[in-house]
Parts: sequence; structure tokens; C-alpha cells
Amino acid sequence: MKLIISTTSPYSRKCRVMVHELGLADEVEELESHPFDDDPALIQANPLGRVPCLVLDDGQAFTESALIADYLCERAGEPWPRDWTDRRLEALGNGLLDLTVARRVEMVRDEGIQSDFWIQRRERGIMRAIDEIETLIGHLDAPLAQGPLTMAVALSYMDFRYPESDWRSGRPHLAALLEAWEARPSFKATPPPADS
Ligand SMILES: N[C@@H](CCC(=O)N[C@@H](CS)C(=O)NCC(=O)O)C(=O)O
Repeated sequence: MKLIISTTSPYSRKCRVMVHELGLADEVEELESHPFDDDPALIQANPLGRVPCLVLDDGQAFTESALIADYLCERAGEPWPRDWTDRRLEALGNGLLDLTVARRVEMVRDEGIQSDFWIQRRERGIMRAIDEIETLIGHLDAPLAQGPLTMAVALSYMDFRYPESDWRSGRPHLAALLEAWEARPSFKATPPPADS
């Protein structure tokens, strides 16, 4: 299988971490792509032109990190717990990723066309979401699962793109969750590049 990724993409990172954690590294070859360069290999695999994209040996392509994550888990024999709490957490984590990436896209626009309305709106959504997740995660007893991983990836992306954010303050469960993931070899092997 080939996993087309970008090293700055948090959606890609989730899939990359899972490949490590699920013991699939020997079966998955990573191919780096830069989606904003309209890389022909990426577009051929994924007409949406987005990473990540998993291409099976028979040519079938899986787009969307959540779908890829489910496929990888099935392929590894479903070793991770999966219940509705985990799925709810994953959905909130995916939404958080969408908001943080959308805010980033807005912030790197040229100054004249940046929208303060959208930046502030994304910011409020991010803060409401992490407050809700802080409450949900307090009852979590299985941090090795898709929901917590999605959250950890989103929080790490916030540190990467918004180092000035003090999201840890008043959110000890989230801070502990990210710390636990950051200690794992799978996370250590997949950091975003320091210079981008
Ligand atoms: N919902 C998608 C989002 C993927 C996504 O937006 N990836 C970004 C990189 S972080 C991308 O490829 N953007 C290029 C574009 O939107 O044209 C997923 O979960 O895989």
C-alpha cells in the first residue's frame, strides 16, 4: 500500500501514527506530496487533490483520514477499542482539525483579503470544542484509540501553528493526553518539519 502524505498535515499525521502503532509499517510505503502544488500523482489518486490518500496494491484509493484510519484498524485486526464515546471524540477531533486548518488558511492569505470575521469565528469554535473535549476526555480509560489520537494530533497541530495559544491552561486532561502521545515512538517519528 502507498500512503500519500504531507509532513505538515495533521490529517496525514493521524494515519502515519496509526501505521506505526498498528504494526503496519512494513506494508505501507509513504509518499510525500505537496497538495498546493497540484502534484499529478496525488491528483491521479485523489481527485479532491488532498492528503492523506491511501492507495491499495490493486489501485483502489481511500480518501479522508477517518476512512483510512478505519481501514488500517480493520487491516490490523481491530486491536483498538471502538465505541460511541470514541467515535464522538473522533468526530469532535476531526471538526477541531477542520477549524484549525481553516483558521490557518485564512491567516496566511494576503493581508488585504484576510477576514477577521472568519479568523475570530474559527477561534471561538476551537475554544468551545476543546472545552467540551476536556470534559469528555476526563472519563476516558483507553487513550490508545482513534478518538484520543485525533485529539492529540489536533492539539499538537495547534502547538505547531499557534505556539502562542495557551490552550493547556485550565485543561489538564487535554494537556496530559498530548503529553502521553508525545512520549510514544509513533509520535516522535512523525513530527511536522521545524522550518515550515
Ligand atoms: N477531511 C479531509 C481533510 C484533508 C485536508 O484538508 N488535507 C489538507 C492538508 S492538511 C489538504 O490536502 N489541502 C489541500 C487542499 O485543500 O487543496 C481528511 O480528513 O482527510
